[in-house]
Amino acid sequence: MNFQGLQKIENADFYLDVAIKRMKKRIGEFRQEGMRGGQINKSKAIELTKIESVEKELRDLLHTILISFPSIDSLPEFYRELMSITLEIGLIKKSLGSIKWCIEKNRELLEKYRRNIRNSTEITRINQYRREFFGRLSSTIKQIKKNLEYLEFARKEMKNYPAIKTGLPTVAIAGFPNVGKSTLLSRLTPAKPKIANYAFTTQGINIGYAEIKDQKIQFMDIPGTLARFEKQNMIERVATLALKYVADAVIYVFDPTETYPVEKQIELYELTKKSRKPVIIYLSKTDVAEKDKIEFFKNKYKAITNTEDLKKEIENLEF
Ligand SMILES: Nc1nc2c(ncn2[C@@H]2O[C@H](COP(=O)(O)OP(=O)(O)OP(=O)(O)O)[C@@H](O)[C@H]2O)c(=O)[nH]1
Ligand SMILES: [Mg+2]
Repeated sequence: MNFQGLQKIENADFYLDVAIKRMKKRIGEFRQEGMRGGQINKSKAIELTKIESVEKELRDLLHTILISFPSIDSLPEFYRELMSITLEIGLIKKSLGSIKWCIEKNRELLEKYRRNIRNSTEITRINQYRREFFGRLSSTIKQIKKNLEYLEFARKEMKNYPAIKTGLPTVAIAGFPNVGKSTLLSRLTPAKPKIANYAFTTQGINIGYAEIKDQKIQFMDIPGTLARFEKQNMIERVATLALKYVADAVIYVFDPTETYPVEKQIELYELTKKSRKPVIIYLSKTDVAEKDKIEFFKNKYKAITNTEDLKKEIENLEF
């Protein structure tokens, strides 16, 4: 799923301007085509074309928003949940509903003013109806100004969502902050995530792909989480969602140099195991860690210390 390509949602004035410009172009062509009939009939024909054309152009523009915006109810669960923690789904639905309302309202207005113009017997009245129609049309679109703004806000937020391929065998790389998850991703796949010596370097989800025994595997380097599920920050909540909804298996990274205390790391490991997904344990920083720490994890947790063995473990997973 990729939200990068979502089309920008413009403001109410923009759509109105575009619709009017397109209408003027249409009217130019219309006049050139030549018209028959008396003055009043010519005037009716022109003003009817104007109001019909603005309504149609505006409807097309608004309709494009409706069809290009992702349908929330048919999104994969991960994205739906992600949306519910980063945005107000109710407000998105209401805003999309308001666009439908605007389209309907403009159609009703068009019908009404069409009748008025057709039944007019004076040119001044015809012009007056056209002006009135434009006034009311711009008022309906202005009424949904805030809704368009919210949809654009949502689009920008969604653009930052990770582009995860749901349906591909996926292994999440989890653990405390700063333990070396992103470093591991960069060793397993060609991905080049940001790596730095501080907690919460990874703020989103880094994705990498590797072919392991003829199978394409998606690796998800998720932000570091602390063993505290009740008061997680947004970054941790996103990581938890990815683990829950997308991962088929987990590589849990222990850091024997104890950037965070071993007991805390074990606590999070125990919580991770509760997901009932296969968990492979990887020990990072063995080049600098104390020997007895490394032995502890190797003996007690059968920790793997190199990527080749890790890949073999992944080969044996059943997706
Ligand atoms: N010596 C050594 N340093 C490592 C190793 N793996 C990671 N590091 C260092 O540990 C620090 C954190 O590494 P990251 O890969 O950014 O850790 P992370 O788990 O992704 O951290 P967050 O994104 O903050 O959760 C960096 O300074 C890395 O260079 C390793 O195997 N050996
Ligand atoms: Mg990281």
